[in-house]
Amino acid sequence: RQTTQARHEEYFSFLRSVSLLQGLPEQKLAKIVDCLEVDYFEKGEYIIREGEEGNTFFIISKGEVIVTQSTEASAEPQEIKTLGVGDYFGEKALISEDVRSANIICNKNGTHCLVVDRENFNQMVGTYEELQSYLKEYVEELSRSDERRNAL
Ligand code: WNU
Repeated sequence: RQTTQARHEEYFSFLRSVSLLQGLPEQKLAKIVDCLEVDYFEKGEYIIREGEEGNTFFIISKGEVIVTQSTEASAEPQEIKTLGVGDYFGEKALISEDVRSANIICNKNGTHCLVVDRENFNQMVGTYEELQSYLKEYVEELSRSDERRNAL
């Protein structure tokens, strides 16, 4: 059985390696680790459903997910991309204060996600201007690609 300290060190060094968080001060990163939840998913499980309210941000620490989205053009949601270890999702609903804009479906058994709630996400992003403007721009870019795709 893993101690709290070992768990802390494991997630700390993992988050250190996540490119998005590269510029965060160690102290900040340690705080994020303290308030993380870990969620486990099996292949085919919906982690996020389009149109639902959401208050969490996810970082994949193991496994893989796919992103799908409904469009005007087809009855079935379209597969947009695959995300793996070190990738993250769920920032858009938090930043644009909107419902979830795509589905996130687990694509590998035993996928682990580190989950940050809205309050801690705001803390993480709010105190770090570069991260905030990076994510804001990224989210605007997502909205533009949604439009090009004729997302619903
Ligand atoms: C896309 N359109 C939309 C992805 C993850 C992180 C970043 C891209 Cl910074 P949410 C659904 C989530 C959404 C995004 C993710 O799906 N997503 C996309 C798209 O083309 N969403 N609308 N590509 S992967 C991705 C950039 O995280 O956040 O809270 O839930 O709306």
